[in-house]
Amino acid sequence: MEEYLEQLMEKVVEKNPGEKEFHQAVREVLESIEPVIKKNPRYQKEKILERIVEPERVIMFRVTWEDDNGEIHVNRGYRVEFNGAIGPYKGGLRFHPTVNLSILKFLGFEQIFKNALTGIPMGGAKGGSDFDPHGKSESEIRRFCESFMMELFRHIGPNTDVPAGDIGVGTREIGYLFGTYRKLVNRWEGVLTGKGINWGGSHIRPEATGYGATYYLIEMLKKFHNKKDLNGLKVAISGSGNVAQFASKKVTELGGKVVTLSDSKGTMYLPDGLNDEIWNAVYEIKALRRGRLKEVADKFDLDFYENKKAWEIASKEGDVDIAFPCATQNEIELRDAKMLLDAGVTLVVEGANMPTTPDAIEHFMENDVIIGPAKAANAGGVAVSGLEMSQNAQFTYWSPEEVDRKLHSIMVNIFNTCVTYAEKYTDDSKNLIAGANMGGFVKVADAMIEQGIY
Ligand code: NDP
Ligand code: 2IT
Repeated sequence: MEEYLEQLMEKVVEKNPGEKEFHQAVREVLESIEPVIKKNPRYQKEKILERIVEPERVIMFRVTWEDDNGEIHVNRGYRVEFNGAIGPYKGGLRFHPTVNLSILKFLGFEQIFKNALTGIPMGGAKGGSDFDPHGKSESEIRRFCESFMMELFRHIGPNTDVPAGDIGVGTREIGYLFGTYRKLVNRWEGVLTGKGINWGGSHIRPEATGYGATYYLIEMLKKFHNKKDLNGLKVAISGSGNVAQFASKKVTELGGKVVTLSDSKGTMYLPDGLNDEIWNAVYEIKALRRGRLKEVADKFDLDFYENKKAWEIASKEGDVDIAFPCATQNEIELRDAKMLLDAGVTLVVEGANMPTTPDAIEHFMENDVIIGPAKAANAGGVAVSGLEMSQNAQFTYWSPEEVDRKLHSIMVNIFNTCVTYAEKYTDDSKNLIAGANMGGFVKVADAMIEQGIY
């Protein structure tokens, strides 16, 4: 068995040379699911793993746009439609200079299992561009979005593929993308999620990833620490974008003390935690003005550490109970894990996708730190995207309370699925990573078998 999985991994590396983030994401899933592969020989016989690691379709295209000075720029656009067995392809768009095929294949691959865990019928996909939104004018952002959609529109549709936001893509970009799509096809339809609340967006979608991950964290505390809130706990959060904003808000609401926020320029330390005034300034500067977190630190006379990660600052400044990465992939490396462990961390909840490197995960697990894995913990965002699709399909809308209630119950279900699989197939009920991977995999694998060979 192990040999079969190892050989498969070798083939994935050989067939996708240099795509190290994609290899990392596949390796984690293959290492986790051995018990269910052993138990169900049909998965091997029907070549489900060989199929599932191969995207159903990869679209790559040129995006040409003109800046405010009349200069022409060329970027690369992508959409990786990874697996559509259980529903329309679904997943975000990322605009960031580091975007390449490896990054989008890792994100699209993980999205398959995450979406399956939500219980809503959605396949896995991811897309985006190496376009850098930092420092661009409003008109430049709009022209880029228009040009991007001029190609993407022919590949997507409300029952085919439904993109959303991710790093560098929020309500503003979804607006320009949606406007262009509607102009091109002459139909108003729920082809994108994360839309504005006045034009078909869902209540609680902006909040959903951060809130959902915090609900998942509460389930971890209840099950493993016999605690039902965050009272008295110090939480180190990285990032200050969409996920970090609403994770920090919910953590504070539930009694936790948020000790750090960060952006790509450095970390802000919050000795007294977050309050409404500071949160509003973070939202104003990061979400509305797209400025730097340092402006918030300066405004409130807080320390800002240039080019330092949240983990180092939180660990140096005192004890930390929970690490809550909400920025980007591989942001907790082995040295960070060691610092966090020394500072007293016992739980990690992954708001970002694949934020913890494999050696950091190993170090945490060897030292009994429990990890709430991204594809379970941050599934609240895509879950509410699924609810947005339902509302659009029915031409209706649900109240904030109703969406929040549904989000909460989805997150509790996801946590329970992780625990059930971990308990049934491993000797460690705290191995939520294995639980999430198995829980998501079985659902998609069974659907693929039932649908025949394609
Ligand atoms: P945003 O663009 O809103 O915010 C990203 C934040 O992370 C910013 O503070 C940004 O800093 C920082 N950041 C991004 N890339 C880097 C980098 N390479 N190094 C250091 N800092 C970086 O994105 P989101 O909040 O939407 O996404 C954050 C994470 O959550 C990503 O991993 C995303 O895939 C994941 N996620 C998002 C979901 C959603 O619904 N939005 C759903 C599930 C997961 P700066 O402002 O300086 O650029
Ligand atoms: O990584 C993710 O789950 C997202 N960026 C959200 C995807 C979505 O379709 O809402």
